[in-house]
Amino acid sequence: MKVYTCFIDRSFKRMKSSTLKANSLFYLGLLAIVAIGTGCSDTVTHRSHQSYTIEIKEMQFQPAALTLRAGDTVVFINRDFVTHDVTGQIAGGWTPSPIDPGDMWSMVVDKTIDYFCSFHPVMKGRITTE
Ligand SMILES: [Cu+2]
Repeated sequence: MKVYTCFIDRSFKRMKSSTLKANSLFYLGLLAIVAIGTGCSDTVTHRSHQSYTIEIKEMQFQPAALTLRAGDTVVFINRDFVTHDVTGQIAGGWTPSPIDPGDMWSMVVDKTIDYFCSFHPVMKGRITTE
């Protein structure tokens, strides 16, 4: 839980200069305030489902490793100049969904999964549910 709240704080700082919709920023801002307010402590234990952002830039998923709770949402934002996708590595995983430059794609995560970009298989990431 400690890593989790610290991550939200860092993630928000990275996204402050982004062009996300205002409501997304507002939501992330609230999360960051919670993270800052708790000093990255272990106080966020009972919460509703939350949203996380993974940026795709410089041919990488950033962060490449993310831990969240089953039922949380992950938004992938493509900040590169080429199309990427997010493909689950297990059978029955996610359907590849091309994400054009500047676009985003979101999904609800229900279990731990390794994923990669089918256009650039060296691009890999893992989402872990706790
Ligand atoms: Cu790619």
